Amino acid sequence: MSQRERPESEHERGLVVETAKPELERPPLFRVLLLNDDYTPMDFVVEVLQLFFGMNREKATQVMLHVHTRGRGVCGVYTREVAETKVSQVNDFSRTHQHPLMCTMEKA
Ligand code: TYC
Repeated sequence: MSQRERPESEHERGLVVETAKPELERPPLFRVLLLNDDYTPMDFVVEVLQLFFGMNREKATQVMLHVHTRGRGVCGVYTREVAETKVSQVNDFSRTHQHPLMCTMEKA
């Protein structure tokens, strides 16, 4: 087949733009944090850590005391949607019980 007759390839016609990248990247992770305050009872913080972060009483007490002495502490690391849900659930629960406990998140 001569150069004149050869059918143009898809690439030459501009149809093949880019091969799709396999979706293998790990999603960004976020740390969920508790902040210290002067009013929330220690027992309430321990209960929150057990209820929302699946900690046993010993681990929850350790984390609560860390927050109490250092000002803030990590409750867990999650994808964005899970972290946002934990933050909302904890803050709603604290408000419902009229405690000023604050839960927040930051990029890991
Ligand atoms: N500082 C509180 C107290 O003395 C206890 C506390 C611990 C509050 C951790 C919040 O995230 C917190 N009662």
